[in-house]
Order: sequence, then C-alpha cells, then structure tokens
Amino acid sequence: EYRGIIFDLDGVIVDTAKFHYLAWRKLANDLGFDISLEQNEQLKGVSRVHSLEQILGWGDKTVSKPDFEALMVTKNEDYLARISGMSEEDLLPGVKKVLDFLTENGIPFSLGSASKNARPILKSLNIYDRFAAIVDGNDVQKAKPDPEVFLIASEKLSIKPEKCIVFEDSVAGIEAARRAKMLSVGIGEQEVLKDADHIFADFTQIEIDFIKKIVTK
Ligand code: B16
Ligand code: MG
Repeated sequence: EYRGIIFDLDGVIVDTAKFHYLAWRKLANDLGFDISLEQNEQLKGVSRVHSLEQILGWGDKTVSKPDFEALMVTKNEDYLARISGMSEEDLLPGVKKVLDFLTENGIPFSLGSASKNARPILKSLNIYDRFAAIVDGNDVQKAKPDPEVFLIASEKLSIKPEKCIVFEDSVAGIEAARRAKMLSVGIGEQEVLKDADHIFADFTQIEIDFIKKIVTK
C-alpha cells in the first residue's frame, strides 16, 4: 500500500543524536547551566536555531544577535569535530539490511532531516548515492514539527504523502509525519514516541517482513 520511504538522519540512520547532545550540553555548561536528557528529547529533530533559542530559554539567558550567531557556529564546530572520522561502520545496526532490501526491490527512499550537515554525513557513511532524494535543513523554511521537510521529500519522490512512510526518532518528527498524513515508524522508546503508528527500539528489531508488509511496489 505504501510506496516510498522517508528516513530521518540523526538518531535513525546514524547515532549523531548523542553528539548533538554533548555539543549543546558543553555550550550550556560554558554559559553556566546544564541540560538534562529529558530536555534533550525536546531538542531532537529541532533545527539549530530553535534548539539554541530553547536552550537559552532554559538557562534564562538572553544574548545579542551576533552572540547568538557565534554560539551557533561554536556548537556546530564542536559537533563536527565530534563526528569527524565517521565511516560506513557508523551506520546504526540493522539499517544497512533495510536499505539493501529497499534498493534491491526498487522501493525509493528519501532523506527528511532537519540537519544542515546531512549531505556530508551521508557521504561519509557511503550511502549518499542510494537516496532518490535528499531534503535537509538547507531546503526548508519551517522546522519539524511542521511537515514541510517530509512534504518536499514526497514531492521529490513523486509519491503522494499518504503513500509515504517516515522513520523518525524524535517527538517533533513523529508529529511532522502525522501532520503530513504519512505513516510513522518511531525508532526509540515507547513512552517517548507513543504517538507513532509503529515503534521499534532500533532497526535490529525490524524484520524485513514488516517492511514487506507495509510496502508494495
Ligand atoms: P544541524 P534530524 C536534527 O536532525 C537533529 O535531530 C537535531 O538535534 C539538530 O539540532 C538538527 O538536526 C539540526 O542539525 O545543526 O546539523 O543543522 O534528526 O532531523 O536528522
Ligand atoms: Mg532524528
């Protein structure tokens, strides 16, 4: 019934989510406060600008526009240093099996990520060319939970939103998929992603049969 797949990047294909957290946490610590893991859940899938706004709010800090820009640069440099040296081996367990199945069966897939670093990351993972389309933080005006990123992906795949499946690890992303009228598969904890149509702890828990069942050519 479903014809195309849209993958989130951070926390779904690769475990960069923890490096985003470490980099944001370092930034908060340098400003004199901390970010909890629970607060971090609210940052997943959220754009760089909105993440920083949220974090400064938690720390009760206001900064000038130039300082805000400088903090974003600092965070991104810290993040890029943490993920440098990434390779195919950093694909999360079970992901390759699913991508191989989709490729072999001619089921197109797109990226739908909030990250502005998505393209170089896909290249270091050596899977860039396998995506029929890539939509990332550079291509959208509105951040998740707005459905824009997934709607552009469905357009680029030439597959109607109702025929697309989204794999997501964030609350904001599951909400974006719902608003786009797509089927959502949550990757992570049941309690956090309770609004997803299906939930798996990670890709090793997903049987190819499950994919077969929900997708037909
Ligand atoms: P960047 P996703 C999101 O990627 C991350 O989950 C989120 O933590 C990050 O702030 C956002 O990308 C922006 O990333 O700073 O690299 O542009 O999960 O939508 O693939
Ligand atoms: Mg994510």
